[in-house]
Amino acid sequence: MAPTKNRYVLDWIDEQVKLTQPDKVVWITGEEDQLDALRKEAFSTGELFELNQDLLPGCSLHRTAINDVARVEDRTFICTPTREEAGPTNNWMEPSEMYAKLNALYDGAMKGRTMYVIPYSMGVIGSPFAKYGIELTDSIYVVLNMAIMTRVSSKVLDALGDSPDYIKGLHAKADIDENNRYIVHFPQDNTICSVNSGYGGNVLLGKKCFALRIASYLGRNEGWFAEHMLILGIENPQGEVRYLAAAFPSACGKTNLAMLIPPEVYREKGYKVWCVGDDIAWLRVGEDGRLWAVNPENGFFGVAPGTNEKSNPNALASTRANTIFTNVVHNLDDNTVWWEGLDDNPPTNALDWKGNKWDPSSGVKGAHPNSRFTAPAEQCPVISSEFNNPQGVPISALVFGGRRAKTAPLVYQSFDWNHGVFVGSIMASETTAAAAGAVGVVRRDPMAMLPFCGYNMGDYFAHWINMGDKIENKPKIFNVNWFRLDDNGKFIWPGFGDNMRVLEWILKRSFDEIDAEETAIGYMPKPEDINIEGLDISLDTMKELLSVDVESWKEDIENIREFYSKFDEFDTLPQELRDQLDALEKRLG
Ligand code: OXD
Ligand code: MN
Repeated sequence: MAPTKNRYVLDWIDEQVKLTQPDKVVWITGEEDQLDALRKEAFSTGELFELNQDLLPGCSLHRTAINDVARVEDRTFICTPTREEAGPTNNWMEPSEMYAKLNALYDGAMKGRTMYVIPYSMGVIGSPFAKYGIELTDSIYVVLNMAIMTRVSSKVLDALGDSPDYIKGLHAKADIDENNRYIVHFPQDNTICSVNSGYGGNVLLGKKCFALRIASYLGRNEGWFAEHMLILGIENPQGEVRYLAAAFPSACGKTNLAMLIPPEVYREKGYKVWCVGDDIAWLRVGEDGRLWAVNPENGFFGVAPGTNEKSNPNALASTRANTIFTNVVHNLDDNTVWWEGLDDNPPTNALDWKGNKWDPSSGVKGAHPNSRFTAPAEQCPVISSEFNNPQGVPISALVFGGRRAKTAPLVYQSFDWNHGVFVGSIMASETTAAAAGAVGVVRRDPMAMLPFCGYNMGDYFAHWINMGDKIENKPKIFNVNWFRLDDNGKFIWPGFGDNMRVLEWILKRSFDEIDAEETAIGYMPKPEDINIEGLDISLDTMKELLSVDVESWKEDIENIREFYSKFDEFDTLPQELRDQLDALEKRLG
């Protein structure tokens, strides 16, 4: 029997059952015995492999189809009544046309399968920040991943009561046909549809689809932000914790930064770093006029390759139990997992991510570069004590960053809120330099939200500007770049735990505890104000890291103008940003 009397829920599910025609419908309660029975069923069908329960208790391995290993941006749509609402940076289709296309694909798609009904909460159930969703899926893998990544519980239905205020999600694996794969959002209908995929980013509908695309749309209407940001707290030796939120495009080390281990000189003095979230932040204005953030997720869906004892021991520790690994190497000797960059001991008796016999001399990568771990956040050794605080944490600084070989210095601070929004809007990352040493191609990714903004991105910028008037005690806004290269193509800044040294300056600036130098692009640290104690780096190198390369900034201005011109079509780019760009050009001389 359905564990709710909510007509909005029951009628919607009835419709989807008629459409997809599953053999049966199972309501997921979130309780361990039900999840365990589903795990066993998945082991028996080969959907999951049970790993060595002594070494990796509660862990399993899954392989996706070979054609289904990543998010598909070209097949991701925002379906609003007009194309203008979706804007120039999203794929768009008229809603009735898209529903017709999807209904044909969903028609009978669950025949012979079970439909699982997953009630879940983004945020702590019952908290003023929380939003609820129901995902219908025919995949046990999705059920088990959702149970890690979100708060799955029948209590969600109790908290929802008879309200229509929930996000509908329908996922059907269908035939995993890449030519008919669609990830579609109907913001006006609170609806997400996913078909013909089984890859996490496309099918765990609470994550990018709900917590970013739909939530960014809700946030604009309701006066808050849904951002692609990590949240971390830095505790000083006096026990005071200051929080910041930071946005980076993929492949810039967000999960590593979110769980960083401070350098020894800081640890000795008693500094600690606490992780609140590694991917998504929902931010609201509190009664005290500050910006407060929660991580709406309940787990980490992290990239496995490159994760190791040095780069991110906390992420690794989080994955030692109750974790689902996807598309990594299966070590047949001890029934564990491996990926490139884990250690120097690749297994010699193993299967690669495709399930083929593999050993290190195969000449191909064993794990897919986008192979993943799904791990419960509470297993992270440095999870913040505020992780489950329904009010979230107060944010003192917002940080934007990208991968730039030359243009961006190690860190700079915006002059004010609107300038900070401008700094976020011109965020960019370069493809890594080729062997020949050529500088990579610049891809602009404002606020790291280009693939995740659920409405017209020009209106999104305007929302950021307007929010400035509503936040009385605004966080200061910064830009960082850990990836500056020297003339030999080597990283100048050591990165990882040493990024703490830059975060310390950022937080001091946020509390007006240190002064700075005014430059054409913003406020910058005096080279001696970044603590380099215990680091093999000279003051001259710091000067280089903190220099403004005027010529490359001037070149960048052209690239920014070109990017901004995308918004001419519907004329949604705020004049404030055009003014900021003109002012920057003037200051550069
Ligand atoms: C991403 C992710 O693609 O977090 O940004 O998976
Ligand atoms: Mn992400």
